[in-house]
Amino acid sequence: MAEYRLYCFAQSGNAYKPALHLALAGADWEPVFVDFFNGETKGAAYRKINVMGEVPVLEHAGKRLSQSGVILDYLAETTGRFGPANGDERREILRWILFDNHKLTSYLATFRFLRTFVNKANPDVVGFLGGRAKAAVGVLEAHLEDRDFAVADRPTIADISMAGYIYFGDELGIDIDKEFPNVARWRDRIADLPGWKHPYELMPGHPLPRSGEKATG
Ligand SMILES: N[C@@H](CCC(=O)N[C@@H](CS)C(=O)NCC(=O)O)C(=O)O
Repeated sequence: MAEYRLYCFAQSGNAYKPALHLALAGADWEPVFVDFFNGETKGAAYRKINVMGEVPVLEHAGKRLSQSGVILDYLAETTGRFGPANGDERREILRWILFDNHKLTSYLATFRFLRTFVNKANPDVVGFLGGRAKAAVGVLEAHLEDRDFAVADRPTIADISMAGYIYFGDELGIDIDKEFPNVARWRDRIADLPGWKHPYELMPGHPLPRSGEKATG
């Protein structure tokens, strides 16, 4: 068995965050496929693994952790990679991970989910979420105006967290290259790091069996 086990599925940008950290750190890890699209996260068995009913979940050294921000913090400690160098950096990392969880990932992920994976999504809701997602990406765009990475002159878990959904291309419904050039350059800078892989290469479950169709509901 691998040292780290990550409950995940390919379409999950939240799971991609720790998967990417593990890949960039060259860690010994294996994915545990969670069949989200067939309701596994809603089932009683999975709720025993994570009462929140979400991926990612990380198992390591007898511990089980959930919430990507917590997992990234733990991986920074255990792998010695992408963590803070001092207290100021630690708080700045926390600031961007909280922003990511509340605004950036939250709106991007829900917008992408409705427009890519759900049939007959309410257009008003999709439009609202698209506006909120673009506003959040705009915050990152402004922050990256004069810097290569979010917190330090090197990548940290703040970058890994905020990059969770940025590689899903057309599924995102936002033309990052055209509208957010600083974010586009930052996205490519992270993709140039040794060990980087696209979420669909790193985690199981792509393509969806019903690829081409959209789910109802
Ligand atoms: N804040 C959480 C969000 C996790 C999350 O929303 N995961 C989604 C997949 S991307 C999930 O498992 N959803 C299951 C469900 O809603 O049933 C984190 O960062 O880990």
